[in-house]
Amino acid sequence: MVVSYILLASFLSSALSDTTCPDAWVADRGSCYLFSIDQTSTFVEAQHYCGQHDAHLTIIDDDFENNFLKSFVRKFRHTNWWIGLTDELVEGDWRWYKTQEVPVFTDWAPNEPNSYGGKHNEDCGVMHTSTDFKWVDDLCSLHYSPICEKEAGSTTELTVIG
Ligand SMILES: [Ca+2]
Ligand SMILES: [Ca+2]
Ligand SMILES: [Ca+2]
Repeated sequence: MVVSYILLASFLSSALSDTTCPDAWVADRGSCYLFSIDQTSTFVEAQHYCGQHDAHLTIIDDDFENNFLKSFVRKFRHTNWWIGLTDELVEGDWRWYKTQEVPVFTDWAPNEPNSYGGKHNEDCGVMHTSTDFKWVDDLCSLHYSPICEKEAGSTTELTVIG
């Protein structure tokens, strides 16, 4: 009786949650995020890495999502993180690569994006330690960690007990 109550309770809690994420992913407001601190790579490799996990580099829609991500990555003070934003196709025209949409919300650090004063071709968006994780543009060939994102709940499996 006790056991079946526990099973029922755990079934209900997972069924009622709108954020079901795989192990090691972090849930927030309908999305699952993977912060792969040991997986430093170029922007393109980071895109592939997230793709292999049925995900994409994160698309940051609003202040809530941005603050959630920032508060998480602040735990890792020495790591810079790729987000899914690039102006690689048209200089100065920043787009989320997954949707090709112009960002509605941005959190650029002061004087960013700047392509390093025009001296370098900085085409990829980063949450950078030096700006307390406000966004900067940086060289896509640098090696940073990816923040992957996908919709929550797409991997939900219901197990019938009994
Ligand atoms: Ca998002
Ligand atoms: Ca650029
Ligand atoms: Ca820059």
